[in-house]
Amino acid sequence: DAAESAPAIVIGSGYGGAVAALRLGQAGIRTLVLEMGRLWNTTGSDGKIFCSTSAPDQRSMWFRTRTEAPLATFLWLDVVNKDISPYPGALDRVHYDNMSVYVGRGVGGGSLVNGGMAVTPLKSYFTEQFPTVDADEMYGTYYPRARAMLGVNTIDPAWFESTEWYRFTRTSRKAAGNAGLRTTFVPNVYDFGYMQREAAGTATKSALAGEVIYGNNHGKRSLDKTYWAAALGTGNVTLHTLERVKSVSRAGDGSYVLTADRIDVTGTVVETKQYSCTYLFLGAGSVGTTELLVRARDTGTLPDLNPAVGAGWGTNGNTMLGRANHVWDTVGADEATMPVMGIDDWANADNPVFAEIAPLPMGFEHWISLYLAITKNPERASFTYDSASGAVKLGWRPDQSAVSVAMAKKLFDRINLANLTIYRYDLFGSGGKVFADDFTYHPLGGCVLGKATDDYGRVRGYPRLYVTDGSLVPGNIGVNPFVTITALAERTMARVLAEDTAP
Ligand code: FAE
Repeated sequence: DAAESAPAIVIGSGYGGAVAALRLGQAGIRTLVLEMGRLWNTTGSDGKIFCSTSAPDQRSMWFRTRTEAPLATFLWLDVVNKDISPYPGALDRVHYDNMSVYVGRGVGGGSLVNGGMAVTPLKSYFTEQFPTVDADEMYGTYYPRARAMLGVNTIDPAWFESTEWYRFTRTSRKAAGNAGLRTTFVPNVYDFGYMQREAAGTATKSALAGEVIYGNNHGKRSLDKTYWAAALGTGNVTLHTLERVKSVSRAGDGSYVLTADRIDVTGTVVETKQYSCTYLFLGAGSVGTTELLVRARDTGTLPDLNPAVGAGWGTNGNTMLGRANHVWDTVGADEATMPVMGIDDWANADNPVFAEIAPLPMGFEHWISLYLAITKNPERASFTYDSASGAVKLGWRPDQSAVSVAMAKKLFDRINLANLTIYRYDLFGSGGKVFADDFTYHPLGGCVLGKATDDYGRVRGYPRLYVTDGSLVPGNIGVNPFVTITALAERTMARVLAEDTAP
């Protein structure tokens, strides 16, 4: 079959892909977007687009027969996960040796399933991680642009102090305060005005109904409601869903050639398609983009990709843990799913940690304080192509996770000591594990800015090939990453449209 061609193609529809598509469309460049997940715009038999976390069905996870929630157990019992039928659901857990990576699937990528925390990193740490990027320009132009487009807002502090839905956060704040630790409010893309109406009973509950990791039916400004609405509104952007790009190569005339499998909702490949384009933007996320490029280099379809492709990958130092509060320190039966506060000990040079106070909405009082710690773990791993199996592997080792765990433990030992409390041993499997050390929500790196690419995301060795997603971030950014990914993509697009696409 003849290849379908477009001036520009974007692979993936998360943050990096959304920024690329919008700015290309606004510049009048006809753009085709290929996304392996579905467009989440139709309701199931229950009248809802997404399923709930408490009663997950096929919509919850990407082609599974059983859900794989981050909290595997409660009181050591396998009560959290449920049998489901295979379907292109919203959340995926990509398994590598020693590390698995949670990602979103569908138009909007991670924005469909994430906690919405929209955090701008400390400027000093941004500069440490991106020494070749003009930080004044980032903080003066691209971060504000990203926050405005994403619809970032903050919780009303008075409401926060009074609502039952954030008692769990106030209890965690008190425990941190008792250890002399600082807490800070963090912005979010969930509409807090909507959340207050949920609490008042005048709007359909979403964040107050346990919805988050399998999608929010209301309230959250996910990318389909922000960047994608604007991108499609330009009239120049076309989305193809349920199409997974398998390979990338270059034709003799310098155009890029893609092969993609189109699947149906059972996962069956119904068509293998060819595409070609002049400008190719990779927004398949840290693991998606890196896998495509490592495979392209090592199978010889893009042989001139440099050795930095596949390197510099990290987990943003993620580790999750729970503490048991005293019976008088209740967290409440009602917990909002959107985190709004973090324990900020990043300035502690001996042990920099930023820990999000995470919800654990179970509908009853459980006295658990849950946290997602982001530690300044310097460990990095590389992806390699295994020609025997045809798979791309990740070389992350257990001792590299142990570095994150040790840092989180140092902080939370302080909190436990000051409060005379203990950890929970029943949340991460039957083995009594306290720290979840085998998954990350924040995959970062693999095609690091200034190494695999130039300082603007142009892939070295291949003109008109760009990376715009989380693979540019060198393994750690100290806070939740999507605002940084979005801002860097805005910076890349401003430069590329000014310099590379002029007639
Ligand atoms: P991403 O959003 O992953 O988008 C990549 C897209 O490409 C996906 O839609 C894929 O389906 C698609 N794709 C991949 N491979 C292919 C292929 N071969 N062909 C076609 N399509 C493909 O990438 N971050 C925060 O800042 N705040 C939070 O509160 C937060 N909470 C999180 C909670 C959870 C449960 C998870 C999983 C993540 C969370 N994150 C959070 C991380 C955040 O969602 C993530 O950093 C961004 O989504 C990454 O954006 P990218 O554009 O790199």
